[in-house]
Amino acid sequence: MAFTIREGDITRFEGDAIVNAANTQLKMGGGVCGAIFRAAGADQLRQACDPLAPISTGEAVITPGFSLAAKHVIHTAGPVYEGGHRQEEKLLRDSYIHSLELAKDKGLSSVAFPLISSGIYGYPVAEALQIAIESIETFIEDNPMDVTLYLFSMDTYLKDQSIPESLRAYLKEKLVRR
Ligand code: AR6
Repeated sequence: MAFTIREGDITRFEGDAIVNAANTQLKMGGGVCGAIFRAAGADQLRQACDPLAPISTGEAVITPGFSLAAKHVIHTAGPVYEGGHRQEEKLLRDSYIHSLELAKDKGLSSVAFPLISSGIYGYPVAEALQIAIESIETFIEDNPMDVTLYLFSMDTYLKDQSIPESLRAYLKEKLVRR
């Protein structure tokens, strides 16, 4: 049971569940959400999501994965970043923890996350990374599970001077190359 980082497209993950960086209406959006809907089969996933919507920010719900390699999709709505004074940090932690609790409740043992809120929702990448890593590592200490964090722009992050050197070293250490 371990925490690893991979580079690239989360829709290729073969395991129990991938997490969707969703919106509270569970509608097909852009970014990783659009990619997940397309790979799962947009109509099927839409039909599964509609009865579960709306959700609160930080909440998580689960649907089948349909045509994805992953068996399930856990949908969580991360916070829109509005400067950091609107409980964004707590809400982002909630997204990770509630997704992992749901996976545990369903008996799942391998889960992959994208870097929630760090794209269209504007969360600063260094902080989003720190929160993702802390939330996942703390959870799996008590609840053994294989968790993978998919970083779409790993190479960009490794060169990004706004990300502390120690954090970049940690990303390299945890990276599993295919
Ligand atoms: N695999 C892995 N990571 C990806 C992929 C992919 N295929 N595509 C993008 N990313 P975002 P958010 C990365 O914008 O900020 C949608 O419209 C991306 O580089 O997908 O939580 C939803 O419906 C970034 O690092 O999600 C919501 O309305 C990270 O995934 C809203 O966007 C998250 O970026 C959610 O915004």
